[in-house]
Amino acid sequence: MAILTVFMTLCLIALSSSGRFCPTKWSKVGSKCFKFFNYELSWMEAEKTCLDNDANLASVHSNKEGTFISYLIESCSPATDEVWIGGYTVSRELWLWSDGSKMIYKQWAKGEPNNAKGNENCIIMHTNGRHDWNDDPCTRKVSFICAKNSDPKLFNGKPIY
Ligand code: 2F8
Ligand code: CA
Repeated sequence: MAILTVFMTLCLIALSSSGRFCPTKWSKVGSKCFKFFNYELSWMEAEKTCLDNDANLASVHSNKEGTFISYLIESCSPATDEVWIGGYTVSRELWLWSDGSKMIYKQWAKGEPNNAKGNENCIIMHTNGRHDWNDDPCTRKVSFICAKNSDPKLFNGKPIY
C-alpha cells in the first residue's frame, strides 16, 4: 500500500511538472488552457486582465480552437454572442496576436475586416454557434477569453525569466 501511494504521488508530480494540467477553472484543449471572463472590458483592459493571470487574450490557430472557444462560452453564458480575442492591428496591413504568435489561420466573417468608421483595430469573435471574426473598435466593452500554455514552465511557449 505504501509503495502504491509513493508511486501514485510520483506519477502526480511527474504529470503536473510535465504541464498536463490547467489551473482550476481553466479548460484544456491541446496544450493550451482557456478561461472565459464573463464581464465587459475594452480590448486593452481585457489583455491586462489576462496578463494578470499569466495569460494573454486567446489567439486562435484552427477551426478546432475556434469551435471549442465558442462551445465553452455558450456553456458558461448562452446570452454572450461576441468576445474579445487577442488579434489586433497597428497598420491595417498586418494583423497580430497579443501572445506574439504568428497569425496564419484567419476566420473573418463575410465582409470583414471592413474597418467601419475607420477605427476598428481589434478582433472580436462571434459565438453562439459561430466562431468567425469581426474587426471592431478596441474601446468597445465586451467580455473576453484568455489563454495560456498548459506547461507552467512556459508562458505562451517562451520561458519565464
Ligand atoms: O455589419 C457588420 C458591422 O456591424 C457593426 O457596424 C454597424 C460593427 N461595428 C460595431 O460593432 C461598433 C462593424 O464592426 C461590423 O463590421
Ligand atoms: Ca468590422
